[in-house]
This record gives sequence, structure tokens and C-alpha cells, in this order.
Amino acid sequence: MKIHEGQNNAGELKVAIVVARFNELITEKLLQGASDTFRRCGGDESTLEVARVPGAFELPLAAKMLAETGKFSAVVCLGCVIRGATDHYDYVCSQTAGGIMKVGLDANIPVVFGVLTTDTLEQAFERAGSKAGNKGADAMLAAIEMANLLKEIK
Ligand code: INI
Repeated sequence: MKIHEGQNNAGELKVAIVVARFNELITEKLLQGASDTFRRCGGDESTLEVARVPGAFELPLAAKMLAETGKFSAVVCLGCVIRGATDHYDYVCSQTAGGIMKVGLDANIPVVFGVLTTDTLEQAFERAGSKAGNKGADAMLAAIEMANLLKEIK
């Protein structure tokens, strides 16, 4: 049996991060988690390229432009959408998730969904470096594993 598995080694990877400024108290923590994880996996943080966008809804377009440069092994998308009184949340979440998935499938590189979708600010803080871990770190780990897996499959 031949098993393909991606290692958590960022040594040879060039990764781009797109981060939304909306809820930036949270998204900056996701960015810290992602870049710290890249370094701890053997990557050189100074090679990371970071693009900032206004909100989660803009993540897919910036990710697409970065992916189409052909320079990156993976793109990590970071954002935080918190439910409000209207159904705005549902539109932003579904379009963001679908857009990010499409960019990855079109570009044939991992484009990772590191977007918190929570009911409250407290739930977001819990997932941005406190009791529920750091989802930016998890997103970077997924990007590294997938980039190495795709290299191996090729
Ligand atoms: N963008 C977010 O990243 N998080 C949110 O919680 C949010 N809410 O709640 O409205 C949000 N809205 C802005 C949206 O992402 C776009 O930037 C805006 O609609 C312009 O296209």
C-alpha cells in the first residue's frame, strides 16, 4: 500500500497570508499564530507575504490574485465573522467559504479557510490564542501539510 502524507515541514515552502482587518483585535492574533507556526515548522518568517483586506468577504479575491502569481505553495486566509442582529453574517460566511474553496480548486494549491465564524466576541477570543487554541496556527498547519502532500502526489 502506498500512502501519501504531507509532513509539517515548512522549510522549502513559500506561503502567502491574506488577513481581514474587520475584527482586527482577533485577526491580528490569528496572524501571529499562523506566522509563529510557520517558523516552528522550520519556515523562515521573513519569506511570508501578508496582504491585508477590509473584511472576510474580500479574502477570496486577494487569495486568487496571490495564487495566480504562481509564487506560492499555499495561501492562508484569516478572518473573523461575528454574528449580529441580521442575516448579514450568513451571506458573508457562505460567500467567503465558497470563494476560498473555489480559489484553491482553480489554482491547484491549498487555499486554507482560517476564518472564525462565531456567535460572540468571547467565542472568537477563545479561538484566537486562548482556551480553544489558535485557529490561525491550525490554518497554517493545514496549509503546510497540504502543500507537502500535493508536492508528494505530483
Ligand atoms: N467582515 C468581517 O470580516 N467580519 C464581520 O463580522 C463582518 N460583519 O459582521 O459585517 C464583516 N463585514 C464586512 C464584509 O466582510 C466586507 O468587507 C464588506 O461587506 C465590503 O464588501
